[in-house]
Amino acid sequence: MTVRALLWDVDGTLAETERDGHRVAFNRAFEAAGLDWHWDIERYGELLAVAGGVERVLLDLSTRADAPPALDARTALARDLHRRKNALYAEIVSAGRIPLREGVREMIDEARARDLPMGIVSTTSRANVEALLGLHLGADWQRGFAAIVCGEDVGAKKPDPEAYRRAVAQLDIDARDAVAIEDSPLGATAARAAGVPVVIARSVYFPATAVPGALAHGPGLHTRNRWRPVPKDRGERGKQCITLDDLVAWHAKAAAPLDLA
Ligand code: XBP
Ligand code: MG
Repeated sequence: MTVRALLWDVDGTLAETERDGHRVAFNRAFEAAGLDWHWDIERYGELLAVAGGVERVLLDLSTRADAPPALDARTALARDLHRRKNALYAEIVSAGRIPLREGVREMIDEARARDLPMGIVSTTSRANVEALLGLHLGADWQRGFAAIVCGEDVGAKKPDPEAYRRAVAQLDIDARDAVAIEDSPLGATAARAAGVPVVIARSVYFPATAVPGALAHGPGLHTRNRWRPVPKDRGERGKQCITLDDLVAWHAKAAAPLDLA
């Protein structure tokens, strides 16, 4: 068994978009809508229990005394705030406030150099992915990805496996032959439920994500330290980031039959 594609989660994995991007944009949207609401860092972390910005607003509304009582009105308000938030998020991103996480560009470049197909598997809105990757990878960023699945493309967001199943179908590969890179329990659960082996690059909101069955987990692709399993040639000069060979080695190790001798 070999690795035939690399599947990227977006929020938290490609970039730390949540705390300084989506959260800030939501707060600006509340203000623009005349609402005296504010999501601090901790509250937003609680709301990350659900995927999807509309779903996140609805979760918050379910706890607010000043929320519209009727379901229709709540949904309309959530959609309006989400639309405003995405426009404000795009402004934050295009102002260069959200860099790619360290080690991400190196991994993308390596996959391209070695002709390994890549996919984007996110349940964020397509416009948000466009804003982030258009800025960092260039206007033709889509050409670098053989599969792009976003929130609008699925009936059920992560942790449902649908986004991963779609990506694997678009790539026409066996799910077991891909490696997903994820940061959150919801994302990792989605990948595993689709049969896609997953590597966890922990993010600010998920500093302790360790999913049973993950190929490996560590603090980010930028360092070879504090990863489990330990990358093979840790400390080798010239190598600082996690490389494609590390992913391939973790994948092969997990796929190997148990040595029962
Ligand atoms: C993350 C999400 C999204 C974003 C916000 O998706 O759950 O909801 O936080 O984007 P992923 P939207 O980690 O799969 O990239 O407001 O467009 O939902
Ligand atoms: Mg994520």
